[in-house]
Amino acid sequence: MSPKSADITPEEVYLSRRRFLKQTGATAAGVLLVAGCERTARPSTGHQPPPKPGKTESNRDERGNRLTSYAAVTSYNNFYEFTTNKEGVAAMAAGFKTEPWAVEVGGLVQKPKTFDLDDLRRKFGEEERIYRMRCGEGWSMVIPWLGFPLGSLIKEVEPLAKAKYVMLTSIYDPERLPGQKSTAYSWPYVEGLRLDEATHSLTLLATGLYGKPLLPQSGAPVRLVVPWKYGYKSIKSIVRIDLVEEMPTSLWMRAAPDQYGFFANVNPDVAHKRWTQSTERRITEVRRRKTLSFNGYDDQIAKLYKGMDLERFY
Ligand SMILES: Nc1nc2c(c(=O)[nH]1)N[C@H]1C(S)=C(S)[C@@H](COP(=O)(O)O)O[C@H]1N2
Ligand SMILES: [Mo]
Repeated sequence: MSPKSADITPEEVYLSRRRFLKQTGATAAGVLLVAGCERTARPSTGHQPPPKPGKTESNRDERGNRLTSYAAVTSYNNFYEFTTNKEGVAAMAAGFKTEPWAVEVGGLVQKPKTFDLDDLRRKFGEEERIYRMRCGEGWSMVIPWLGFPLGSLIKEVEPLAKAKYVMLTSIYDPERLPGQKSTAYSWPYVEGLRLDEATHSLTLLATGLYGKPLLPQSGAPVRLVVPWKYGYKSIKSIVRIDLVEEMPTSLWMRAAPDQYGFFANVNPDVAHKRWTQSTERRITEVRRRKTLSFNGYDDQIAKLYKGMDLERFY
């Protein structure tokens, strides 16, 4: 008996596609899926039952961690523009209109440019990256993103030599984002990276997850993902990207500079003011697990911070 399509979860659809890619010799992490082509080239998997999550080796990250379910990834979110209630974000964000959307890229660049979503997908494509995500509050997930390196977009606009940092800004629209009526935070949400962090190949602009376009609660239509930093650096629903000379002040640095630094690299040895960062709770799991230095990406990342005092430059 084959399952009704309505019973197939997004992760089952996703996993059967991954298995197909594997059988055809493409490694899922390395395959470049250009949107548009992807839609028509998607293989039919109707002739075989989808693999059960946990039964294939492909639903794991490179350290063997299982993917967090699609349901969990899209129903437990931090997105303060809607609400500070993590379980309430999805309902509040349902129906948030992300079309049309424009991302203006400018500041200290040779060629400022405004991209719509089609421009981004057409120009930079969509590749899959399975990343661990570690929120500064002590919970974590493993998420298969679709997106492209932020570095590709930065290259396209040709930064001037003076540019040292990248500043990213989320949408500001209090009529549609009720959380922005709260004066507790200085809206819009702003984040920043040093230019070498921003152009590191791990740094992603994500447009989808589990093979589907982002839902509003995940930061549709385009959000940042910096897997070796605490989750708050991974700014959602981006409308502006500026190359700048000075270190940007993020919303979290403004709110509590003693608790939220510019770098925010995952570091089990530096406690938050109010809780330890040495362990974390993987969402849908019961027992806490050890938090890894740079969230387990130290082999690729540690060299960016050579000589820096990681406790002082939090
Ligand atoms: N614009 C915006 N971006 C944001 C946030 C936010 O409140 N607003 N929360 C951040 C925090 S604290 C985390 S942990 C991640 C959560 O991403 P997720 O809900 O997709 O897991 O988004 C980050 N990006
Ligand atoms: Mo977070």
